[in-house]
Amino acid sequence: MDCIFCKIAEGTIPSKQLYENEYCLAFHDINPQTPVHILVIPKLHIGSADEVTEKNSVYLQKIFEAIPQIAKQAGLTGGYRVITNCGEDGCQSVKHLHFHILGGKKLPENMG
Ligand code: DGP
Repeated sequence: MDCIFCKIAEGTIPSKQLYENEYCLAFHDINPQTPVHILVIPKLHIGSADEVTEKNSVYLQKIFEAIPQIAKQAGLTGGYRVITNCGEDGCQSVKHLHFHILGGKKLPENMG
């Protein structure tokens, strides 16, 4: 499958990796929107939040268990925002589920 994030998970496309376990990988976004902008992806190809099922939801569990560790490693002591864009209206550009961890400054209240 021609998926950039699957290739990053396999290591065939390089990334600035911060964290990895059996289920997920975290790396710095190539086009940061905030001083700290990390992406967390499942190692399994899940297209978006809209494709989460009982069968694959363990990946979500593992991602959310990892997020506090990732945030700590990235020095996000003041807090952060976790976002996933889904589908056309959500402006999802990479069709492999990913969570943006945004922080490193006070973020705007407005979410769109
Ligand atoms: P979204 O719009 O939610 O689908 O966000 C996709 C993000 O992925 C966007 O912030 C840029 C980032 N991105 C796309 N390609 C690459 C890549 O090859 N490497 C890294 N590190 N980030 C990427």
